[in-house]
Amino acid sequence: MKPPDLSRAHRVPPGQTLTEKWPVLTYGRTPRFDPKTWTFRCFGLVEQEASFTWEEFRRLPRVTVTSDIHCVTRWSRLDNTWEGVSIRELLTRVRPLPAARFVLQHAEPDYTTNIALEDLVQDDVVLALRHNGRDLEPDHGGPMRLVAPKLYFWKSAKWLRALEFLDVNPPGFWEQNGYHMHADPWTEERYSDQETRAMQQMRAEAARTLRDR
Ligand SMILES: Nc1nc2c(c(=O)[nH]1)N[C@H]1C(S)=C(S)[C@@H](COP(=O)(O)O)O[C@H]1N2
Ligand SMILES: [Mo]
Repeated sequence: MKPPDLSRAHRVPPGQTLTEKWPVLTYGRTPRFDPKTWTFRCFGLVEQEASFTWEEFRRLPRVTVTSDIHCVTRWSRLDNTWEGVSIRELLTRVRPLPAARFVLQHAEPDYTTNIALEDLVQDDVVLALRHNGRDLEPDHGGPMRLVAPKLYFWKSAKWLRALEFLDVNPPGFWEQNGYHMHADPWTEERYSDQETRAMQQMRAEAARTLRDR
């Protein structure tokens, strides 16, 4: 991982304001965690699908990563220390197939968000269980959330329960509601004209037809 850039000016993307508080942004209610029924699954275009119980997941090796939060609603919170399972640790177990280029995060309650595989495999992406030395609070995604700090924070699903590896890029919950498919805060990819799943499939099919002729 690159050493953090300590000059604040270079850490706050355009249009963002710093906050020391940590706002809760949830569409809907905070789900209840039941360690007896909780599972975390990886499925789709992988060599080895996987499902972890809570006991199994909490025994995985952990890393600690410090990163900044940038929310599309224009607040940023610097220097968050996350402890959890590195995405790389998980991917060495499931091994995405070459065709896998996108990942749909499936979370409670009925939340999804899409991310390119190359944005997911960054060094600072973690399946976080703890924040600043404490178990993640339920409102902030406890027991486990994704943290992908290079993208706006809606791309980091709280209460994550599955990762689906795909060759198409289906828009998740906010993406279907007008948010950007990629969400880079440095170029202010906040909102977008949507390209729907149906449109992408049509485009892929058209490309295939042309290629096979
Ligand atoms: N499951 C789930 N994950 C979610 C959300 C949500 O509503 N449900 N909100 C997203 C949005 S819009 C943001 S900005 C961050 C907020 O995380 P926080 O409440 O810990 O600040 O979580 C993201 N992940
Ligand atoms: Mo958000």
